[in-house]
Amino acid sequence: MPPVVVAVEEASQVGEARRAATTMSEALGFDERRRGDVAVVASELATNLARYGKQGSLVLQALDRGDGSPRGIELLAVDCGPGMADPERCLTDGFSTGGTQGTGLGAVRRLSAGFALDSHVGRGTVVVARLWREQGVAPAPAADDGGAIAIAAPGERVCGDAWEVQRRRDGGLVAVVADGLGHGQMAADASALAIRTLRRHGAEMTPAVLLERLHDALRATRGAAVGIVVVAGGTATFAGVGNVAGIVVTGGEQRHMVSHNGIVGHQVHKIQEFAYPCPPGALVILASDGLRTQWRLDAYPGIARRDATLVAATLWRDYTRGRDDATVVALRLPDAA
Ligand SMILES: [Mn+2]
Repeated sequence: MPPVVVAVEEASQVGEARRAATTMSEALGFDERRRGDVAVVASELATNLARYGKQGSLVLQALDRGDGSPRGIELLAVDCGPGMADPERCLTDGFSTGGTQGTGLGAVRRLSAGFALDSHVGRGTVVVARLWREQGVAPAPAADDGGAIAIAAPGERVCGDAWEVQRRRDGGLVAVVADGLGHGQMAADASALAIRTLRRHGAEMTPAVLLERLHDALRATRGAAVGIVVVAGGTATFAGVGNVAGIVVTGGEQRHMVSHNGIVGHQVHKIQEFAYPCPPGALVILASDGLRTQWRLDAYPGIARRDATLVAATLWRDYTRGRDDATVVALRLPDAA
């Protein structure tokens, strides 16, 4: 189910955001009561965007539990300012700088199985709210530590990029971003096949072996740029072909992982994996070339410890080129116990 992006810059767009969220949750099999919860969350987030945000949008994404069968919805409220000086206070029911009741964010947090908010004065606010079809189920195996956003280029109906995060048997995580050549349906077909191949052949392979499999599998497609990372045992192991960026963020340092030129499925000169230290608390980012590369995460104090989807959505908001499909996957390693 493709993500939906609804621009919300004025009160008249709140209804459209709510309807889009209700429609998606219905398609995901939410019953009437749970659709009502989704509608409240969408309305509150959109109302905040219209009232306080600048260039706001509500992004709706289907969530699965690593099995390819979506049964959750993720609502991302993303705006470009002015930001909150005291986010924790804005979460308290009854508080609002807008002179209204201000029950909004507190209600969103109560109704959501997963909730995160990050705000930087002058940059803007991102709120993540996750609701599952069935209430009270355990969160998805990878959803706590891995998050993503994948949005089609303006004017395209489908995103030519695809991504996947899976938990491995050794407790590690594997993440893949595939960027089908060009845009549109043919690009989406290539990247979707890459993800299906990962699901079939397993997250247990090394990145280089998996990349070999993808190269075989994608021959009949247009081809794709692919980056694969396995994070386990304090090491990030990366293999990439084409323009998918892989970055390890530790403390104030950002290290770009090495990939080779080529097109998976067509022209691959070399498949090679590289290992990088990845200590507790590190973040690993994969991004398609729809995202500019000049970002610095330390421009957002504290964000490295926040929800992974929130990190991905923030980079998407501030660094999308706007002419290409854009995908950002973030993996967050837990802090040392
Ligand atoms: Mn691209």
